[in-house]
Amino acid sequence: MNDNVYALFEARFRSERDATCLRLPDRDDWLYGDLEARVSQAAGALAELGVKPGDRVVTQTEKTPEALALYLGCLKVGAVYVPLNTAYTAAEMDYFLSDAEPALLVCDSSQTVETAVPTLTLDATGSGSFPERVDAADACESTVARVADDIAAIVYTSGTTGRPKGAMLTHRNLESNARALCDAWGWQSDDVLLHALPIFHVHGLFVGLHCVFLGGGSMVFLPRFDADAVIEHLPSSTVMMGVPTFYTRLLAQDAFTGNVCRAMRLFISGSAPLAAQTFADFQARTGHRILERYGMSETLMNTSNPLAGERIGGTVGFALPEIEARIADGDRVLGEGEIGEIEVRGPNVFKGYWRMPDKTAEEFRPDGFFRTGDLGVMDSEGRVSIAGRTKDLIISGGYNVYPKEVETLIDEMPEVSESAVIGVPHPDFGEGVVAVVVPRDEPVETAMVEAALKDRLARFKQPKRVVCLDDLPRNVMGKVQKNALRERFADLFA
Ligand code: MCA
Ligand code: AMP
Repeated sequence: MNDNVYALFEARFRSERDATCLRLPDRDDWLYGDLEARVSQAAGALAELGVKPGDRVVTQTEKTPEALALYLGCLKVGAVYVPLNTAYTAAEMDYFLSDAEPALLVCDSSQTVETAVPTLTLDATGSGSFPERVDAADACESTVARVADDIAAIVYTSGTTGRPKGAMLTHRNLESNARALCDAWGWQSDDVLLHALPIFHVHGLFVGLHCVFLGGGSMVFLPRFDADAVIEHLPSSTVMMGVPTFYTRLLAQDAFTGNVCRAMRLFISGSAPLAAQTFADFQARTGHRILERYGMSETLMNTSNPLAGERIGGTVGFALPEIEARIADGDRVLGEGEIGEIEVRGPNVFKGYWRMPDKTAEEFRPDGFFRTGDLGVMDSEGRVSIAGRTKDLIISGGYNVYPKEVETLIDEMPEVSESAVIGVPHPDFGEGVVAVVVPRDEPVETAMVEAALKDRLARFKQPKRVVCLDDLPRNVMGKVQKNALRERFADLFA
């Protein structure tokens, strides 16, 4: 018995060799047989490069079918896949490489990080030194045996201390969540997933891909979200997954009509709160009630609105099968209607943070429940609504930005005495990053902060606006009152 999650996918790929898997806008489609062959070649190349079971493989690549084969090839040889956002700068990459200690880095040829890690390239065109190795490699036919608790992937999520933590996800985590989602969303063997999410985060990587790999059907594999391209491919798709920004951007297009969605059976939203207005506008325009679900890198998906029952805007639905969710305040489990921290337990919950046993221990209760850092409330039927966060986190267009990481760099600017980074309502990204700075002398302009952060921080984390104050508001304990700042600057992007 092999618990390697790829063994499960491979069995399907082999039984449907001649069926279309990837529908590619600018290239020939890939059948399941093509994908399976390419994965076996990629696995062969990885083995020839000396990658062994348990070794980490860090990737920072654009979204291509070759990148997909690389992901699955890592699983096949029992390696630990570590995907990184393409927006990360060389300075950020330095940290991930020293923390993950990978056996191999595969990145875009434009990446300038200097590292002793063996490095191969894979570009947006699908070419590079890694695909060359794949072409030349002998296919590896066998899938390395893994037990369910072995690590399949490490997904980095930042922390309130500003130091990113690697969430270790096991083969059990991936398989159980894929099964739960296929079941919850009634995955059909003729479904066509419109895939426009990036594949370096849980949403596009595990939630999107695994539903197709396990449940069947095919996907329109778009390199990124582009409203026009999505509208073009919607009439031949049946399911779409997106962050709320996808839905607000679609609604901003006149060409996005109910007729365009005629073949669609399901729109799913997650990664950030879906505004009640977006839910209502979407229904009015298309007749579809977006199905909102809730997850985390550490837990994959926890809850989902029902496929068949009522989908209520502003709620994230019920705990998925085999997953327990509760609302707690410290050691006290709260009753219906009371707001507290959402805690979850189940086969979806990660193994811990890579090489951070103390941090891991802090986030788990003695009875095994994981503390999400999200605030929520549960009704009498078990339906969960998110009510805020205990963690200082901004979610911008579905990407997480940890204020501490940004503040630390801004505070190093000679012109700045201190800073507070906050998220305020943004019409496109949900929340927009704002830096409130106390200048030492002359006013600090947005462009100055941009210049200071340019090479050090991914673009999406950089403040879209900088405002200056003489002092930061503080409570009696001396803690900066971010709520007061969020209220004061709530209309900055209105
Ligand atoms: C791009 N920019 C952003 C963002 N994306 N700024 C803030 N927040 C962002 N999310 C920057 C660009 O660098 C650019 O900078 C400027 O904003 C405008 O870029 P634009 O062309 O409008 O952006 P885009 O390339 O169209 O990207 C927007 C996007 C993208 C399509 C919403 O961010 C995206 O695909 N987001 C999905 C994120 C995701 O997959 N999250 C899942 C995490 P400038 O022009 O100034 O240089 S997994 C998760 O959260 C859990 C597990 C869960 O529950 O799913
Ligand atoms: P990540 O660290 O990228 O895995 O982001 C996980 C966080 O995204 C969660 O802890 C939540 O704060 C947020 N999140 C995910 N889905 C939802 C949702 N449907 N509504 C509100 N917040 C969400």
